[in-house]
Amino acid sequence: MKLVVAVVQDQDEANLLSTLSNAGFQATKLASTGGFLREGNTTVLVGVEEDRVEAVLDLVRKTCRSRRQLITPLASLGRVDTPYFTEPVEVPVGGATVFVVDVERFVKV
Ligand code: 2BA
Repeated sequence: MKLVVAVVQDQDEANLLSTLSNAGFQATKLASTGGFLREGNTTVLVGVEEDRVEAVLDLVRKTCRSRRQLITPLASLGRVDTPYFTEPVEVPVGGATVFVVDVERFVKV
């Protein structure tokens, strides 16, 4: 068995969860925060047999869009006393960051 861990944007979460459910996959959503943007995102856990991992990845690809997000970097962090902000820059975010990990044991009690 495998655990698919997908970090997705909040805007894509509802569509992803309903698409997974309609296809017969069970999923758990966790509220998470990106370490770089420090903004909310969603982490979706899907436990599946190995031969169904690609089907899950296909659904993630179909439902999670890449977007560009404006951030204002703190330019002087750690270098001068008074931090200042630079011009906003765009970073690409998503569609999804996915980890597929082995599950040593799966039990429901
Ligand atoms: P964040 O950490 O908030 O990152 C948001 C986006 O900012 C990233 O999009 C990437 O385009 C950019 N970014 C991140 N770190 C950067 C840096 N040091 N310098 C320049 N740009 C940077 P994605 O790559 O699509 O990642 C979306 C979210 O997925 C991340 O949100 C984070 O929550 C998660 N993630 C991505 N890679 C990960 C990893 N290796 N381990 C754990 N979580 C990860």
